[in-house]
Amino acid sequence: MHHLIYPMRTYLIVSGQGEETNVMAADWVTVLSHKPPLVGVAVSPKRYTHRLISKYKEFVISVPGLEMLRDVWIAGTKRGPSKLKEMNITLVDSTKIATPSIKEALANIECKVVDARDYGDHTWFVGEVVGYTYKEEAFKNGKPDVMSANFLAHAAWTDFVTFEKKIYKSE
Ligand code: FMN
Repeated sequence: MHHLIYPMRTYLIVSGQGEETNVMAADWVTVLSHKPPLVGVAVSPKRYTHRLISKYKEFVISVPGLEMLRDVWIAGTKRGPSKLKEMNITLVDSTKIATPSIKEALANIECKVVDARDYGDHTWFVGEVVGYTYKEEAFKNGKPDVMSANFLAHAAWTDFVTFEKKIYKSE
């Protein structure tokens, strides 16, 4: 059934710290509240990431562009921190939490876990956004700039898409 909700945007979830830093791909990410700023991500207990988010109670949502597709695929198909050796990403300090951000990402949203609840075969981690960084060229005047950044979406298992370089105005 869930393929009927696709295409969905794809994100990278950074968890852990130091040698134990890990990155996985995640589609099931959403904003939950404006004030306080809350976001949610569904992570299967089978993921190494699940263990790290449960342990450190924080995570970063990194926003990859199309240029990071190869890294997204490695993050989404390999298990555990050793995959980072195969990836072409640079980990940088986050502003408010110990879990690092990804330099190449269009944005990094730093979250502290405020709730974790199991729904079926996934755990829904709720994070309060405590900091963020972003690339100026990807977000102009408080809006994503689809003309200059290639925001990535996931269509089907091996299939990814990006957005048209065009804005359709509603009025
Ligand atoms: N797994 C989840 O638990 N939740 C997701 O939302 C999710 N979305 C994914 C999106 C894409 C594009 C891909 C390729 C995979 C996705 N996965 C998701 C699967 C994990 O990314 C994958 O199992 C990964 O290898 C887990 O890494 P880890 O064990 O190092 O945490």
